[in-house]
Amino acid sequence: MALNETLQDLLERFRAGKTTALARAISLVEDERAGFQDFLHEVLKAGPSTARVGFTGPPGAGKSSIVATLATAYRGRGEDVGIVAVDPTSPFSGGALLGDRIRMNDLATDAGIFIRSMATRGSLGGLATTTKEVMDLMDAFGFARVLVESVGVGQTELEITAAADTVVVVLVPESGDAIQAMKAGLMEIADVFVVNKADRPGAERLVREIRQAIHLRSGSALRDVPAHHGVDLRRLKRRDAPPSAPADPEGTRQLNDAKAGWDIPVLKTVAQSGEGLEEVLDAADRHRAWLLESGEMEVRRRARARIRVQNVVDRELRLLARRSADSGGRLERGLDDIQRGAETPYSVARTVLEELLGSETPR
Ligand SMILES: Nc1nc2c(ncn2[C@@H]2O[C@H](COP(=O)(O)OP(=O)(O)OP(=O)(O)O)[C@@H](O)[C@H]2O)c(=O)[nH]1
Ligand SMILES: [Mg+2]
Repeated sequence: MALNETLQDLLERFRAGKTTALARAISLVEDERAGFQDFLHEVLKAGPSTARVGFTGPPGAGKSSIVATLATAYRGRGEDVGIVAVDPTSPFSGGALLGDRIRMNDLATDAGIFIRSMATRGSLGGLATTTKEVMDLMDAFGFARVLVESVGVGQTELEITAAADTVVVVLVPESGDAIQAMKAGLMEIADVFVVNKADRPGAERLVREIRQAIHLRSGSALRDVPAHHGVDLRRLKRRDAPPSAPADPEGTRQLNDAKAGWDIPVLKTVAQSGEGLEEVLDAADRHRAWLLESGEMEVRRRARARIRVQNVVDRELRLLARRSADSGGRLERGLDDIQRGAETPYSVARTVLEELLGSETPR
């Protein structure tokens, strides 16, 4: 996987820690320009080393406020921080700086903080494959911390587990009760729960409900309940658990199978005043230490690598198929035939596949 001269030059400046080279590398990856995978291959050889913390939750929950405050705290410890904000309406995306959100922009003037905002692919708020690759770039660049903020809309929240080692789920009293959080699959992905806007009514109740839900899920609420009439409540609960969980097309769920040994903290914060954020910082540190000690970090990185390989293979196959369909006007001729009523989208697709795969074409 040899790099051309331009990319080799970029690689050298990237390795020398030039922020302009990081910015250029990110554009290279985002735009999927020629050679971007070879470039990623070169920079990722060293393996992951940074602490990746993801923040997800409903729109307006205070994710950016929390990220901004934490980033400042990390800088106070002398650590460099990379931030990826995934949301077109994020305050990190230059255009949308309004009112008190401008505060976030102050961060951008600190040389030890690198902020990149990315649009979501599609409207669902999920992370594009390139988002994870941009995080990899920040990791390779040598930031001590990489924070990712992603607005959570239902199942796409699961994707953040494929991008971060530690997932902080931010909820607010207005975002509903713990049952809703369970239904949305948040119990599966949260390593730390934060109930922000604790200056508003209902925060204490939400904290209590989430704690109960966590205990119920881990079985500890039932641990002391003896089997009754031959019915083991623990087994009942386990059998009941899966149907309430959402489907997991990307296979991210497997990242979270082995959470035993980690007690999910439920913390209360007021992001505006900074109240409770010290505890969030501490919880993220403790979770990272637990990941490393328990071996769970290796499990997560392996699962993440698996997803990444699948993503890249999928992406390449898709490109190959597009090119094959377009080659020699094949697709346009097929469309003409469909319009004449001589072919259907299925028969044209089959021909395209046969040209691409030959005898391997699935029936
Ligand atoms: N009352 C109160 N308001 C808060 C608190 N934290 C944040 N806010 C306000 O809530 C609004 C949204 O905060 P953000 O930090 O932008 O929230 P976000 O989750 O990043 O929002 P999106 O990225 O748009 O989904 C802002 O007006 C904040 O000032 C808090 O603890 N209490
Ligand atoms: Mg935000």
